[in-house]
Amino acid sequence: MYNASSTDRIEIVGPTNVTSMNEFRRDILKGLTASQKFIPSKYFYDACGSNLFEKICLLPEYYLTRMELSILKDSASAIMENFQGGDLIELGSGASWKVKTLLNVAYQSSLIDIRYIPIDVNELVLKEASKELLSEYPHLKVLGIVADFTKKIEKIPTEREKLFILFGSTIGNFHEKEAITFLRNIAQLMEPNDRFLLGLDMVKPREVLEPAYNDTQGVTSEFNKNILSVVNRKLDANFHLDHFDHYAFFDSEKSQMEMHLRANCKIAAEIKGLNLHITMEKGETIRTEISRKFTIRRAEAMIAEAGFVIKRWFFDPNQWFSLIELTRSTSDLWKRHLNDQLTQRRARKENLRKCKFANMKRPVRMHGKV
Ligand code: SAH
Ligand code: AVI
Repeated sequence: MYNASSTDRIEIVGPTNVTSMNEFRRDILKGLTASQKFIPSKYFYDACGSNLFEKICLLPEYYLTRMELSILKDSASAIMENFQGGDLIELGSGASWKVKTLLNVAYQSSLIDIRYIPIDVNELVLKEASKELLSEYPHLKVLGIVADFTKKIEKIPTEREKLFILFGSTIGNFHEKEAITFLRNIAQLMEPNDRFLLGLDMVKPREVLEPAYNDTQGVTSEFNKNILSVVNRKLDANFHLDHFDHYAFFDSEKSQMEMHLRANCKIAAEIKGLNLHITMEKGETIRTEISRKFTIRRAEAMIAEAGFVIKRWFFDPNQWFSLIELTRSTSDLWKRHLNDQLTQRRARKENLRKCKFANMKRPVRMHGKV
Protein backbone atom coordinates (compact mmCIF):
# COMPACT_ATOMS: atom_id res chain seq x y z
CA MET A 1 0.00 0.00 0.00
CA TYR A 2 2.87 2.40 0.82
CA ASN A 3 6.00 3.33 -0.95
CA ALA A 4 8.88 2.44 1.34
CA SER A 5 10.96 5.42 0.23
CA SER A 6 11.03 7.95 3.05
CA THR A 7 11.01 10.91 0.65
CA ASP A 8 7.62 9.77 -0.69
CA ARG A 9 6.19 9.55 2.79
CA ILE A 10 7.06 13.04 3.96
CA GLU A 11 5.86 16.47 3.06
CA ILE A 12 6.78 19.65 4.93
CA VAL A 13 4.71 22.77 4.38
CA GLY A 14 5.40 26.29 5.54
CA PRO A 15 6.58 28.31 7.25
CA THR A 16 3.01 29.51 6.80
CA ASN A 17 1.91 31.99 9.42
CA VAL A 18 4.97 32.25 11.67
CA THR A 19 5.93 35.58 13.18
CA SER A 20 6.98 38.21 10.69
CA MET A 21 9.66 40.72 11.64
CA ASN A 22 6.94 43.36 12.02
CA GLU A 23 5.00 41.21 14.45
CA PHE A 24 8.14 40.39 16.41
CA ARG A 25 8.95 44.11 16.63
CA ARG A 26 5.41 44.88 17.80
CA ASP A 27 5.47 42.14 20.45
CA ILE A 28 8.85 43.19 21.85
CA LEU A 29 7.95 46.88 21.84
CA LYS A 30 4.70 46.15 23.67
CA GLY A 31 6.36 43.80 26.15
CA LEU A 32 9.39 45.90 27.01
CA THR A 33 7.43 49.13 27.42
CA ALA A 34 4.74 47.61 29.68
CA SER A 35 4.82 48.37 33.42
CA GLN A 36 5.53 44.67 34.11
CA LYS A 37 7.90 43.97 31.24
CA PHE A 38 7.35 40.70 29.40
CA ILE A 39 8.47 38.74 26.34
CA PRO A 40 6.04 36.16 24.86
CA SER A 41 7.28 32.66 25.62
CA LYS A 42 6.95 31.43 22.03
CA TYR A 43 10.18 33.35 21.36
CA PHE A 44 12.15 30.89 23.50
CA TYR A 45 12.21 28.36 20.71
CA ASP A 46 15.00 29.24 18.30
CA ALA A 47 17.50 26.44 17.54
CA CYS A 48 19.34 26.97 20.83
CA GLY A 49 16.14 27.31 22.90
CA SER A 50 14.62 24.11 21.50
CA ASN A 51 17.85 22.30 22.23
CA LEU A 52 17.85 23.56 25.81
CA PHE A 53 14.21 22.56 26.23
CA GLU A 54 15.10 19.00 25.22
CA LYS A 55 17.80 19.04 27.94
CA ILE A 56 15.24 20.34 30.46
CA CYS A 57 13.02 17.34 29.71
CA LEU A 58 15.82 15.02 30.89
CA LEU A 59 16.54 16.86 34.15
CA PRO A 60 15.80 14.96 37.37
CA GLU A 61 13.81 17.93 38.77
CA TYR A 62 11.64 18.35 35.66
CA TYR A 63 9.10 15.65 36.49
CA LEU A 64 6.61 16.74 33.78
CA THR A 65 8.10 14.80 30.87
CA ARG A 66 8.67 11.62 32.89
CA MET A 67 5.15 11.70 34.34
CA GLU A 68 3.46 12.31 31.02
CA LEU A 69 5.48 9.56 29.36
CA SER A 70 4.59 7.09 32.10
CA ILE A 71 0.88 7.94 31.81
CA LEU A 72 1.12 7.58 28.05
CA LYS A 73 2.76 4.18 28.28
CA ASP A 74 -0.05 2.98 30.54
CA SER A 75 -2.89 4.48 28.51
CA ALA A 76 -1.65 4.28 24.91
CA SER A 77 -3.50 1.03 24.16
CA ALA A 78 -6.77 2.45 25.46
CA ILE A 79 -6.30 5.68 23.52
CA MET A 80 -5.46 3.95 20.25
CA GLU A 81 -7.93 1.07 20.64
CA ASN A 82 -10.56 2.30 18.21
CA PHE A 83 -8.32 4.35 15.99
CA GLN A 84 -8.80 2.72 12.61
CA GLY A 85 -6.32 4.97 10.82
CA GLY A 86 -6.36 8.70 10.32
CA ASP A 87 -4.38 11.79 11.26
CA LEU A 88 -2.46 12.35 14.50
CA ILE A 89 -2.08 16.10 14.69
CA GLU A 90 0.41 17.25 17.32
CA LEU A 91 0.56 20.93 18.23
CA GLY A 92 3.96 22.16 19.45
CA SER A 93 5.44 18.79 18.60
CA GLY A 94 9.10 19.69 19.29
CA ALA A 95 11.25 16.55 19.22
CA SER A 96 8.13 14.31 18.85
CA TRP A 97 9.28 11.92 21.58
CA LYS A 98 5.96 11.33 23.26
CA VAL A 99 3.91 10.45 20.19
CA LYS A 100 6.05 7.33 19.78
CA THR A 101 4.17 5.70 22.67
CA LEU A 102 0.98 5.97 20.59
CA LEU A 103 2.62 4.88 17.33
CA ASN A 104 4.18 1.86 19.04
CA VAL A 105 0.83 0.44 20.12
CA ALA A 106 -0.92 1.41 16.88
CA TYR A 107 1.55 -0.54 14.77
CA GLN A 108 1.65 -3.48 17.18
CA SER A 109 -1.75 -4.79 16.20
CA SER A 110 -2.01 -3.92 12.52
CA LEU A 111 -0.47 -1.76 9.82
CA ILE A 112 -3.13 0.89 9.91
CA ASP A 113 -2.87 3.94 7.73
CA ILE A 114 -1.61 6.68 10.04
CA ARG A 115 -0.45 10.11 9.01
CA TYR A 116 1.41 12.10 11.65
CA ILE A 117 0.99 15.87 11.36
CA PRO A 118 3.44 17.72 13.62
CA ILE A 119 2.93 21.48 13.89
CA ASP A 120 5.69 23.65 15.33
CA VAL A 121 7.22 27.11 14.85
CA ASN A 122 10.70 25.64 14.80
CA GLU A 123 11.30 24.32 11.29
CA LEU A 124 14.62 22.65 12.02
CA VAL A 125 13.39 20.69 15.02
CA LEU A 126 10.24 19.67 13.16
CA LYS A 127 12.22 18.37 10.16
CA GLU A 128 14.74 16.47 12.28
CA ALA A 129 12.01 14.85 14.36
CA SER A 130 9.97 13.94 11.28
CA LYS A 131 12.91 12.29 9.55
CA GLU A 132 13.68 10.25 12.65
CA LEU A 133 10.09 9.04 12.85
CA LEU A 134 10.10 8.00 9.20
CA SER A 135 13.11 5.81 9.72
CA GLU A 136 11.65 4.29 12.89
CA TYR A 137 8.18 3.65 11.45
CA PRO A 138 8.40 2.38 7.85
CA HIS A 139 4.64 2.64 7.31
CA LEU A 140 4.15 6.10 8.71
CA LYS A 141 3.41 9.14 6.57
CA VAL A 142 4.32 12.60 7.82
CA LEU A 143 2.91 15.97 6.90
CA GLY A 144 4.93 18.55 8.84
CA ILE A 145 3.47 22.03 9.17
CA VAL A 146 5.76 24.87 10.20
CA ALA A 147 3.28 27.30 11.70
CA ASP A 148 2.22 29.30 14.72
CA PHE A 149 -0.56 27.28 16.33
CA THR A 150 -2.12 30.34 17.95
CA LYS A 151 -3.14 31.58 14.52
CA LYS A 152 -5.33 30.12 11.84
CA ILE A 153 -3.57 27.21 10.15
CA GLU A 154 -4.88 26.75 6.64
CA LYS A 155 -3.08 23.52 5.92
CA ILE A 156 -4.64 21.15 8.46
CA PRO A 157 -6.43 18.45 6.45
CA THR A 158 -9.98 17.76 7.56
CA GLU A 159 -11.13 14.74 5.59
CA ARG A 160 -9.94 11.88 7.84
CA GLU A 161 -10.49 10.89 11.46
CA LYS A 162 -8.37 13.19 13.63
CA LEU A 163 -6.67 12.84 16.97
CA PHE A 164 -5.34 16.25 18.06
CA ILE A 165 -2.57 16.25 20.65
CA LEU A 166 -1.16 18.96 22.91
CA PHE A 167 1.43 17.43 25.21
CA GLY A 168 3.75 18.89 27.82
CA SER A 169 1.14 21.07 29.56
CA THR A 170 1.84 23.64 26.85
CA ILE A 171 -1.74 24.89 27.40
CA GLY A 172 -0.45 26.14 30.78
CA ASN A 173 1.78 28.61 28.96
CA PHE A 174 -1.33 30.48 27.80
CA HIS A 175 -3.21 32.98 29.94
CA GLU A 176 -6.72 31.78 30.82
CA LYS A 177 -8.59 33.61 28.07
CA GLU A 178 -5.97 32.83 25.45
CA ALA A 179 -6.18 29.15 26.37
CA ILE A 180 -9.94 29.12 25.87
CA THR A 181 -9.71 30.92 22.53
CA PHE A 182 -6.99 28.52 21.43
CA LEU A 183 -9.00 25.44 22.45
CA ARG A 184 -12.14 26.79 20.80
CA ASN A 185 -10.25 27.21 17.55
CA ILE A 186 -9.22 23.57 17.71
CA ALA A 187 -12.80 22.50 18.50
CA GLN A 188 -13.90 24.19 15.31
CA LEU A 189 -11.61 21.94 13.29
CA MET A 190 -13.11 18.79 14.83
CA GLU A 191 -15.90 16.48 13.76
CA PRO A 192 -17.98 14.74 16.45
CA ASN A 193 -15.87 11.56 16.19
CA ASP A 194 -12.53 13.33 16.40
CA ARG A 195 -10.65 13.45 19.69
CA PHE A 196 -8.22 15.75 21.47
CA LEU A 197 -5.57 14.49 23.88
CA LEU A 198 -4.55 17.26 26.27
CA GLY A 199 -1.65 17.07 28.74
CA LEU A 200 -2.06 19.06 31.97
CA ASP A 201 0.32 19.65 34.85
CA MET A 202 -1.57 19.55 38.14
CA VAL A 203 -1.19 21.74 41.24
CA LYS A 204 1.25 20.27 43.72
CA PRO A 205 3.44 21.44 46.60
CA ARG A 206 5.74 24.39 45.97
CA GLU A 207 8.63 22.14 47.08
CA VAL A 208 8.14 20.06 43.93
CA LEU A 209 7.15 22.82 41.53
CA GLU A 210 9.88 25.35 42.17
CA PRO A 211 12.90 22.99 41.77
CA ALA A 212 11.42 21.85 38.42
CA TYR A 213 12.00 25.39 37.15
CA ASN A 214 15.21 26.04 39.15
CA ASP A 215 17.34 23.01 38.34
CA THR A 216 20.73 22.67 39.97
CA GLN A 217 22.56 22.34 36.63
CA GLY A 218 21.34 25.77 35.48
CA VAL A 219 19.79 24.53 32.22
CA THR A 220 16.47 26.33 32.83
CA SER A 221 18.40 29.51 33.62
CA GLU A 222 20.23 29.20 30.28
CA PHE A 223 16.92 28.51 28.51
CA ASN A 224 15.40 31.61 30.12
CA LYS A 225 18.30 33.92 29.28
CA ASN A 226 18.43 32.65 25.71
CA ILE A 227 15.29 34.67 24.99
CA LEU A 228 17.40 37.83 25.34
CA SER A 229 19.87 36.45 22.78
CA VAL A 230 16.92 36.08 20.40
CA VAL A 231 16.03 39.76 20.94
CA ASN A 232 19.69 40.81 20.58
CA ARG A 233 20.08 38.91 17.33
CA LYS A 234 16.81 39.80 15.67
CA LEU A 235 16.59 43.43 16.73
CA ASP A 236 20.25 44.39 16.99
CA ALA A 237 19.94 44.92 20.75
CA ASN A 238 22.72 44.87 23.35
CA PHE A 239 21.28 43.16 26.44
CA HIS A 240 24.08 41.62 28.56
CA LEU A 241 22.87 38.21 29.63
CA ASP A 242 25.13 38.36 32.70
CA HIS A 243 23.24 41.39 33.94
CA PHE A 244 20.14 39.25 34.51
CA ASP A 245 19.39 36.43 36.93
CA HIS A 246 16.98 33.59 36.29
CA TYR A 247 14.04 33.92 38.70
CA ALA A 248 11.25 31.32 38.86
CA PHE A 249 8.60 31.03 41.57
CA PHE A 250 5.17 29.56 42.25
CA ASP A 251 2.35 32.09 42.63
CA SER A 252 -0.15 30.05 44.65
CA GLU A 253 -2.98 32.57 44.23
CA LYS A 254 -2.78 32.42 40.46
CA SER A 255 -1.78 28.78 40.62
CA GLN A 256 1.06 29.31 38.19
CA MET A 257 4.81 29.09 37.95
CA GLU A 258 6.32 32.27 36.58
CA MET A 259 9.72 32.70 35.00
CA HIS A 260 11.35 36.11 34.98
CA LEU A 261 14.71 37.64 34.16
CA ARG A 262 15.70 39.88 37.08
CA ALA A 263 18.17 42.74 36.55
CA ASN A 264 21.12 42.31 38.91
CA CYS A 265 22.29 45.89 38.23
CA LYS A 266 20.92 49.06 36.64
CA ILE A 267 20.24 48.29 32.97
CA ALA A 268 20.57 50.62 29.99
CA ALA A 269 20.06 48.81 26.71
CA GLU A 270 19.70 49.92 23.11
CA ILE A 271 17.34 48.05 20.80
CA LYS A 272 18.42 49.49 17.49
CA GLY A 273 15.82 47.58 15.49
CA LEU A 274 13.12 49.42 17.44
CA ASN A 275 14.97 52.69 17.87
CA LEU A 276 14.31 52.16 21.55
CA HIS A 277 16.33 52.80 24.69
CA ILE A 278 15.37 50.66 27.70
CA THR A 279 16.31 51.36 31.30
CA MET A 280 15.64 49.03 34.21
CA GLU A 281 16.27 49.40 37.93
CA LYS A 282 18.24 46.73 39.76
CA GLY A 283 15.70 44.08 40.84
CA GLU A 284 13.20 44.92 38.08
CA THR A 285 12.09 41.91 36.05
CA ILE A 286 11.02 40.85 32.57
CA ARG A 287 8.41 38.06 32.73
CA THR A 288 9.19 35.43 30.14
CA GLU A 289 6.72 32.63 30.90
CA ILE A 290 3.73 31.59 32.93
CA SER A 291 3.10 27.90 33.42
CA ARG A 292 -0.34 27.35 34.88
CA LYS A 293 -0.98 24.36 37.13
CA PHE A 294 -4.45 22.85 37.19
CA THR A 295 -6.88 21.41 39.70
CA ILE A 296 -9.49 19.00 38.32
CA ARG A 297 -12.18 21.66 38.79
CA ARG A 298 -10.19 24.37 37.07
CA ALA A 299 -9.45 22.07 34.15
CA GLU A 300 -13.10 21.03 33.88
CA ALA A 301 -14.22 24.66 33.79
CA MET A 302 -11.72 25.56 31.06
CA ILE A 303 -12.63 22.52 28.99
CA ALA A 304 -16.38 23.12 29.21
CA GLU A 305 -15.99 26.79 28.34
CA ALA A 306 -13.88 25.88 25.33
CA GLY A 307 -16.65 23.62 24.00
CA PHE A 308 -15.27 20.18 24.81
CA VAL A 309 -16.62 17.17 26.64
CA ILE A 310 -14.33 15.00 28.77
CA LYS A 311 -14.30 11.37 27.68
CA ARG A 312 -11.63 10.07 30.05
CA TRP A 313 -8.91 11.25 32.47
CA PHE A 314 -5.62 9.44 32.78
CA PHE A 315 -3.38 10.14 35.79
CA ASP A 316 -0.13 8.93 37.30
CA PRO A 317 -0.57 7.41 40.81
CA ASN A 318 0.23 10.74 42.57
CA GLN A 319 -1.99 12.79 40.24
CA TRP A 320 0.97 15.04 39.44
CA PHE A 321 0.16 15.11 35.75
CA SER A 322 -2.86 14.20 33.67
CA LEU A 323 -3.89 13.40 30.15
CA ILE A 324 -7.46 14.14 29.19
CA GLU A 325 -9.24 12.69 26.21
CA LEU A 326 -11.75 15.17 24.86
CA THR A 327 -14.39 15.29 22.18
CA ARG A 328 -16.08 18.35 20.80
CA SER A 329 -19.32 19.26 22.51
CA THR A 330 -22.26 18.83 20.20
CA SER A 331 -24.80 20.65 22.34
CA ASP A 332 -26.96 23.29 20.67
CA LEU A 333 -25.53 25.84 23.04
CA TRP A 334 -22.10 25.22 21.60
CA LYS A 335 -23.36 25.43 18.02
CA ARG A 336 -24.99 28.74 18.87
CA HIS A 337 -21.69 29.94 20.32
CA LEU A 338 -19.87 29.03 17.08
CA ASN A 339 -22.46 30.87 15.03
CA ASP A 340 -22.20 33.95 17.26
CA GLN A 341 -18.45 33.87 16.87
CA LEU A 342 -18.73 33.65 13.12
CA THR A 343 -21.18 36.55 13.00
CA GLN A 344 -18.94 38.64 15.24
CA ARG A 345 -15.89 37.87 13.13
CA ARG A 346 -17.73 38.85 9.95
CA ALA A 347 -18.90 42.09 11.60
CA ARG A 348 -15.34 42.90 12.72
CA LYS A 349 -14.01 42.27 9.21
CA GLU A 350 -16.70 44.45 7.69
CA ASN A 351 -15.97 47.16 10.23
CA LEU A 352 -12.27 47.01 9.47
CA ARG A 353 -12.99 47.22 5.75
CA LYS A 354 -15.16 50.28 6.29
CA CYS A 355 -12.54 51.87 8.58
CA LYS A 356 -9.78 51.29 6.05
CA PHE A 357 -11.90 52.85 3.38
CA ALA A 358 -12.96 55.86 5.46
CA ASN A 359 -9.64 56.33 7.17
CA MET A 360 -7.07 56.17 4.43
CA LYS A 361 -5.21 59.07 6.02
CA ARG A 362 -5.06 57.58 9.50
CA PRO A 363 -1.95 59.04 11.23
CA VAL A 364 1.00 56.66 11.51
CA ARG A 365 2.02 55.93 15.13
CA MET A 366 5.59 56.95 15.84
CA HIS A 367 7.70 55.21 18.45
CA GLY A 368 10.13 57.49 20.24
CA LYS A 369 12.55 56.78 23.05
CA VAL A 370 11.13 55.44 26.29
N1 SAH B 1 5.32 18.78 22.90
C1 SAH B 1 6.70 18.67 23.32
C2 SAH B 1 7.42 20.03 23.27
C3 SAH B 1 6.90 21.08 24.23
S1 SAH B 1 7.89 22.55 24.18
C4 SAH B 1 6.75 18.10 24.71
O1 SAH B 1 5.70 17.91 25.32
O2 SAH B 1 7.84 17.82 25.19
C5 SAH B 1 6.81 23.60 23.30
C6 SAH B 1 6.93 23.38 21.80
O3 SAH B 1 5.93 24.20 21.19
C7 SAH B 1 8.26 23.80 21.20
O4 SAH B 1 8.69 22.82 20.30
C8 SAH B 1 7.99 25.13 20.51
O5 SAH B 1 8.79 25.34 19.37
C9 SAH B 1 6.51 24.98 20.16
N2 SAH B 1 5.79 26.24 20.16
C10 SAH B 1 5.77 27.20 21.11
N3 SAH B 1 4.92 28.18 20.78
C11 SAH B 1 4.40 27.84 19.56
C12 SAH B 1 3.47 28.44 18.69
N4 SAH B 1 2.89 29.60 18.99
N5 SAH B 1 3.14 27.79 17.54
C13 SAH B 1 3.72 26.59 17.23
N6 SAH B 1 4.62 25.98 18.01
C14 SAH B 1 4.96 26.59 19.17
C1 AVI C 1 6.69 23.94 27.13
N1 AVI C 1 6.23 24.20 28.48
C2 AVI C 1 5.08 23.35 28.83
C3 AVI C 1 7.30 24.16 29.51
C4 AVI C 1 6.68 24.44 30.91
O1 AVI C 1 6.99 23.66 31.82
O2 AVI C 1 5.91 25.38 31.05
C5 AVI C 1 8.39 25.16 29.20
C6 AVI C 1 9.41 25.25 30.29
N2 AVI C 1 9.76 26.33 30.93
C7 AVI C 1 10.67 26.06 31.83
N3 AVI C 1 10.92 24.79 31.80
C8 AVI C 1 10.16 24.25 30.82
